[in-house]
Amino acid sequence: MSEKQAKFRSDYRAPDFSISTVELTFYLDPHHTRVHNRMQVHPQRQQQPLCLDGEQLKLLEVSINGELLDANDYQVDAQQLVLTKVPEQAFELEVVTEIDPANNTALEGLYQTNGSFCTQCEAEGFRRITYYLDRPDVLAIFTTTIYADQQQYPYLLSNGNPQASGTTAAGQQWVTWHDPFPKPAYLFALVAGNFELLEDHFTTRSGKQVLLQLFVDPGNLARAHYAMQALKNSMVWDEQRFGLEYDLDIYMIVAVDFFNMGAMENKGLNVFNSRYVLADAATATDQDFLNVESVIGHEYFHNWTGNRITCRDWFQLSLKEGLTVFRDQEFSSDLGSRAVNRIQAIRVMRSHQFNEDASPMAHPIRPDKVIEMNNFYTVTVYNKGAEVIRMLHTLLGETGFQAGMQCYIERHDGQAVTCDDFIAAMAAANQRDLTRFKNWYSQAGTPVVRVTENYTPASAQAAGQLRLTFAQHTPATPGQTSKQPVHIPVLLSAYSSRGERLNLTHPELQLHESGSYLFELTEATAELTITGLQQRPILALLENFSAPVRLEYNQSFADKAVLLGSAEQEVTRWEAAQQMYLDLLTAAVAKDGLVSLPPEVSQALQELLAAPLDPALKALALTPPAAEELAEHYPQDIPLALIGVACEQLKRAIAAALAEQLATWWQQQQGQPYELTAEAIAQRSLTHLAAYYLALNEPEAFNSEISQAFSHADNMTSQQALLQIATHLELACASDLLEQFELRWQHDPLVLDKWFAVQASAPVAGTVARVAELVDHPRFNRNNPNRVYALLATFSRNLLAFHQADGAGYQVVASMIRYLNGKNPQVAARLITPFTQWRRFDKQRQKLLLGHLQELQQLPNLAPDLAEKISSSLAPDMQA
Ligand code: B3K
Ligand code: ZN
Repeated sequence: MSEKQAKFRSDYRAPDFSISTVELTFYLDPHHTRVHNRMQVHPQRQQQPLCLDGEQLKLLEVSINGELLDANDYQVDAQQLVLTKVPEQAFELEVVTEIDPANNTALEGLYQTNGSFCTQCEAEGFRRITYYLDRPDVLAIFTTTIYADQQQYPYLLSNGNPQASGTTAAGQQWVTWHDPFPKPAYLFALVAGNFELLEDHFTTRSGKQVLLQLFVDPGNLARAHYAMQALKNSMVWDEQRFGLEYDLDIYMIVAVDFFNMGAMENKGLNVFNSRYVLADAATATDQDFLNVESVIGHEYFHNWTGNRITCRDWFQLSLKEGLTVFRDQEFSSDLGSRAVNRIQAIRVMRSHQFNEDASPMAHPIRPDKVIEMNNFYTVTVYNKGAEVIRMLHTLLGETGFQAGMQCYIERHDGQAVTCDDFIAAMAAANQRDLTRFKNWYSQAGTPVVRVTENYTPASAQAAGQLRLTFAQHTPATPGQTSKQPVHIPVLLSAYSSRGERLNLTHPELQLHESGSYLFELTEATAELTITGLQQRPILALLENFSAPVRLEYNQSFADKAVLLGSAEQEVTRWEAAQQMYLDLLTAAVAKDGLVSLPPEVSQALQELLAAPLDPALKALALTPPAAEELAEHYPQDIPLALIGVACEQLKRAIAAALAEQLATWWQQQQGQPYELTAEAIAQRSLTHLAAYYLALNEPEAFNSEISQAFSHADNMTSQQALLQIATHLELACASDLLEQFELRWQHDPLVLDKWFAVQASAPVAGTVARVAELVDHPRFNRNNPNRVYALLATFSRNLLAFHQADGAGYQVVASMIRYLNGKNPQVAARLITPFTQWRRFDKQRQKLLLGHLQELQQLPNLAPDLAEKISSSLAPDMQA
């Protein structure tokens, strides 16, 4: 199994056969599901053997044009069915296989979840259902008939529109679905089960009536309404902002409890992890609601960017994912707070994507080499991919970007295409040369942009002038040692020391629609001399995180304080605060970890808290980078202990400086009724941050406030936040609150996940031991990805606890990986990420981490998912 061969992007070849139609018939049974697959196959070039992908299938029959083949006419192994001789003209191929969904613990292909059947085919799961050309550039029209027991599985669903149904004499029900849009097999879906159904309707702007159906497990209907509204919002938004309408008569979403990822955009039949569907005030936090909205939007937006226009090969994954993440980010920003959404996206980049870029698994957003495709559903492909799309949007403006989208859709609707095709459409619609921009697709790693400035003050003879120099370089990544410059949009503004906007005049500075100036850095270095200045400008550089780069730029606290207090853009204010914190933290780590706030910083923070600004923005700006983000600044020998001390110290210093103001806010907010509005969500975020700082400042005095607020909390946002404060700060009430929470929510898996996660993320000494205990908790289920992520993925991201010096944290996670290797390799591979970064830690930890990697590598039947990550992390540094 571990022998799976690497595939290279440069080896792409068009398929030798196309398939025009597929008729699938399923006879569902937990252990013995029979699948009849009748395909119309069209040879594309001279006689070739026909190699169909297939894994974990029991082959029962193969026939060509109605004639059964005998065993000499084909070869079957663990990965393929090879038909050595096939007709030269179009022919009908029928394959009958048997599968065992009840024993499918990998949750790829057809499997069972709480007794229902469901599928997950992306990337290469369809081959676990039947033999097929399981590649995204083979597009066929699917007709699917499902037979199953009517009592147990009243709903039988597949892609497209329902066509016919009936019952058999034996009490079986059958339904036929037809999807008129040709699609790759990864978008196939089947669901069968007993659900509660929420129905609604949507009329598209051209007057088409669409039936909307949301299926949830019995008992969960009341928690489905918010998702339905989010779906309707998505449909309206895509029409208004992108001019894109829905195309089938029906759109279905099914929520299931066992799911490896967030959700899946199968044509007309999305399958969702229930955590991104079910939400009500009692059980979902504000963030959960926002996540539901964004994932519902994301999967809906895929209908155009992914389904109507799909990927030619899996190396192009970012074609659909980067673009669709960009679209869902814009959707959330248009419906909610643009600044808050942007800040969250920036944080994901800085704490996770930069980390991936610095890891042995670093890859360009369009990878060149893949062993296990499931390993490439990454923050790089998704989130950096979205940043690359956002840069195009910045360079072309909304109008130019939308013109490019239109050109892309006109050219490629119904096709399987590449990232180059997308860029070509953007370039053509805007008459722009995007050649250098394409380096973003081919190069891995985080570019560093260094900016230096030199100001010559105004004199009697001349106005002041500012010389700015820009230099970019991208550090080497494994297999890519020399890098080219990339095309970097730098948004910037200038302020006076009194916080007024200053005009800058220079031919290379264009006034951008965001209100900032746009400078396009396309070469390794550039120099701008800006003249006519009456005073020294304070620069806000890389505003709105206009490119996914690290900026190196020296700026005083006083200048940052001006930006924090006065910048027009909220993201720029937040960024100024973050840069102040980082300066303080890195200076502290360089000595003894101790932090004291310089008076200009305390004052700036106090003024921010008092200013008439969105409370959500205040909460974000008053939250310093977490230990995990700070660690990013240390490529080697990460000084864990000092990072821990410095982060803690800084929070204590902020808590002390703001104690009075925060106490006032906390008092004012008591007794606020719960509402799910943007305003109330924003207020709650500041209220919970206030509670955190107040409890940090005076744990004894504030303990009873927390425990009382917890018992009065009528919504999950407050309950979860207060539980987290008590647990993370080890307040006296912590164990009592944990017990109350567990007792109250033990029967609700999604809520209990929060209980696991709160404990696994605690930055306290007892966390490792607690996590080890929780693995054996009666309600922990290692076969459910949500449980595993809540406890163990959360824990492995808890930098200080996971890397506890004795290696006990490594032990807990490694044994779960060992178990999951044989059960669910996709989930196992997600847990191994922190081990692969062993080179960044001190010698002692390197040895421990390496020991686990080597031991795991020896596992019999090591899954390719793990094999690929382990071998890349063990390869000599900076090799392919
Ligand atoms: N396209 C799916 C991801 C499938 C994961 C395969 N391992 C979800 C999404 O991005 O919408
Ligand atoms: Zn997606």
